[in-house]
Amino acid sequence: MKRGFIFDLDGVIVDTAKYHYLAWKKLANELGFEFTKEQNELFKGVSRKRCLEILLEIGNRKATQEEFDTWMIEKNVDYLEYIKKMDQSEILPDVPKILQYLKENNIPIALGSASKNAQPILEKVGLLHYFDAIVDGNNVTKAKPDPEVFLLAAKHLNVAPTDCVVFEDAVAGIEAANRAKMISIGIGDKNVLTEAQFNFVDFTEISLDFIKEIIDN
Ligand code: B16
Ligand code: MG
Repeated sequence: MKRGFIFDLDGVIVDTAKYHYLAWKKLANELGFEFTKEQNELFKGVSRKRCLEILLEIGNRKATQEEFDTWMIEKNVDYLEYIKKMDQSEILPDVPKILQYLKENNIPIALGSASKNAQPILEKVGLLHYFDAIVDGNNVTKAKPDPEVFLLAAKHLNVAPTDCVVFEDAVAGIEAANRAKMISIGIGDKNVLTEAQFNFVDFTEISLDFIKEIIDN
């Protein structure tokens, strides 16, 4: 048996949700309505296209196809301005410790993210070299909670889905991992990620003994 580990990006490795929020808020304000941090919670783990659909529902706005496409691009251009400035300091606590441990033990590592900007973000924060496979918004046709992103990651790692472990911060991501029959580990609020097999607030709560146990069992 060989284990594979799959990491979500936003909310697990880095907190890019705050930049997504600022970019969506700017667009909402330009369109004449407010967008709150609470509403931004609905966007976690959700594809860019679906986010804009939800945003327009919130603002009660209709859009032509041309407007929709323009606003998607506009939001992403603003988001990329924030990403440009990212560096190692934005990595969430103890993430490198876990990645390093997995690498030292020759455990294959993949990214399984909805973001189309995943690779440049990993590059900016200096973590790209840890990943044996990157599966993101550019490679999948079905968004989480569909298991496609994680099943594809398992395939690239050459590991059976049932031997894969997924770290996720979004409800849809935990559902996707469970549907892929993988071990799901919720990072964040356990009262929100109720379907996760294991729950931790963040990586500082995860010991290397726990990781070792998961690898061995
Ligand atoms: P992009 P994850 C997701 O990342 C974010 O949580 C979500 O808010 C965002 O809309 C989505 O990526 C798409 O991102 O606009 O960069 O393609 O949590 O799946 O890593
Ligand atoms: Mg996430």
